[in-house]
Amino acid sequence: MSGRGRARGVLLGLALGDALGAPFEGRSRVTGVQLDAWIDAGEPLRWTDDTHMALTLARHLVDDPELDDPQALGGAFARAYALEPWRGYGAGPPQVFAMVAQGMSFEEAAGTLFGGAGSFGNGAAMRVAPVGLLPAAIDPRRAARLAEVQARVTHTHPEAIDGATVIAQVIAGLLDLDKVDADAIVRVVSAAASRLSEGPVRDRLTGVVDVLASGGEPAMVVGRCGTGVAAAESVPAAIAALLGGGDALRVVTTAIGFGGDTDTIAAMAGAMAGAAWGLERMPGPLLDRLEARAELERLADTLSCR
Ligand code: R7I
Ligand code: MG
Ligand code: MG
Repeated sequence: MSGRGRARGVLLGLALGDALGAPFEGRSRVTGVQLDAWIDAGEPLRWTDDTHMALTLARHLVDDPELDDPQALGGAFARAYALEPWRGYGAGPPQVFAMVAQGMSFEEAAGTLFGGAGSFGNGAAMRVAPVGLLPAAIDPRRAARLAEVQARVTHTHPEAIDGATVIAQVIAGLLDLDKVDADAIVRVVSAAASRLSEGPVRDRLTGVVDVLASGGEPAMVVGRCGTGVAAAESVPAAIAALLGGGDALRVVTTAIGFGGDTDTIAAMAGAMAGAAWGLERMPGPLLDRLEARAELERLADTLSCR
């Protein structure tokens, strides 16, 4: 699979996971029969806030690949939200946008959320995939810095930043692999986890790798870590789906099967699986139904050449 096919796989995998998972967000469990019925229904595959924010970040990165202007990025998120507020946004970002409209900076406003702790939601991790596409992201420190800068616009809690950092570094690491196999994927994930500071995201990721490496099932680890909207739950769940194996559609359906924050877990898992396996392993008929496919491909091509 070509580099271009894998770069495109990142944004298409993200959007596909988001769109396929969206109808099930918040359900405690999703059966294969329910999921197959939805996939086979042939409806257009429309995505939610996860891809909407990732697309906005991707467009911004074309002109500002070092994220020198996070205020401008925040402004782009706020304008995108104002145009399409029905995409299923979490509660936090619109509150940040409202505070900024009253004169605060984005980071200052984001830092006031949840009693001043900042949001630990997965909103920064769900949208970070375009950072992983940048050639600069192959340097893990640069990937971490870019992941953090884009996070802090709405999410200042360390767990939200850790979640975004891991997803960006795993995508960049997978895109850089010459030979993709299960062992190589585990090595990329373990390296990203080991770079995090001590905390719940690192602990849980280490646990996910240990359980899956010793033959455990993805659903086992997810039962322990949870599938909620917190980055410390949904990011390890997405990694568990990736490590569960199979092509991009299998990884996405595994992620949705966990239940909980299905669109977001599947979006993050789909982006990583797309980086590993590329377009070749993505089902053409599903991609044909995917909202804004052509623009997602164009942005993936542009960012991966910057
Ligand atoms: O993180 P965020 O953008 O939400 C993304 C989620 C994804 O599932 C999308 O698909 C969409 O459905 O929303 O939005 P936030 O509001 O920042 O965080 C999400 C939720 O996490 C919050 O609304 C809270 O319920 C919870 N949360 C917290 N709860 C208590 N204390 C986040 N941070 C905290 C906290 O510090
Ligand atoms: Mg969503
Ligand atoms: Mg969600």
